[in-house]
Amino acid sequence: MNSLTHKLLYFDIPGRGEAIRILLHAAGIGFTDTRFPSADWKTIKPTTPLGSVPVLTINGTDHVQSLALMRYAAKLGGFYPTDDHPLQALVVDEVMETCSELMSKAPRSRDKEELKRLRQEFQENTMTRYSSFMEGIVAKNKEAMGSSLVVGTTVTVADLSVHGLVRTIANGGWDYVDTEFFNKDYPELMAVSKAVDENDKVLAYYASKK
Ligand SMILES: N[C@@H](CCC(=O)N[C@@H](CS)C(=O)NCC(=O)O)C(=O)O
Repeated sequence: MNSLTHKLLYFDIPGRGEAIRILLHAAGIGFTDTRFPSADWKTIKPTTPLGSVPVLTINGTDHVQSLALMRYAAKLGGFYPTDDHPLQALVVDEVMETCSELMSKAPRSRDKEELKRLRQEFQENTMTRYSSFMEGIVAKNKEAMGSSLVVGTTVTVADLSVHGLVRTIANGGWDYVDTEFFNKDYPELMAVSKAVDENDKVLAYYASKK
């Protein structure tokens, strides 16, 4: 498996690429981390299979869809439940898809006033509903397993998804969405994010970037 060549193509931002970078590194997979500035996107877009990134090229074949790429990298590094835990895998997938769907539902508009109105409505409705759902999943796992994680007692790719979402909001990634949104009302999701920040393999990835 390690003899395959891997090249990741993505914008020079965390977005849908960061978890894949962390997971490949955690799995000990050497990969070419190709990052490009937004200005280059126009010329790169037509060269990708679906007109989107991330693209993970493995031994010369392009692969797309961030959730599939995350699962692949997670399996290589032990960040995905093994085959004897199908229910845990279901919950991991459920949370990954909930985070991804939430991100793609974030409203966009060129009109600032309209964007403000749409984003505030989004925060009150969709964001609250999706986040409360995930908060409940983590609370249930905490009760059963004693860990503020999506499932079980070790960090999985689902925790990385939650971490990416929490960090995006806290860093002001979405204009007009409260940067304190998770901090105010979602202690379990904040605890998940903290567990990811403190994970040895995640720390090793960021240390390797210095
Ligand atoms: N379902 C795809 C969505 C990919 C996607 O929308 N990527 C964004 C960047 S996060 C993109 O390529 N945007 C530029 C565009 O669509 O032109 C996935 O999860 O990988």
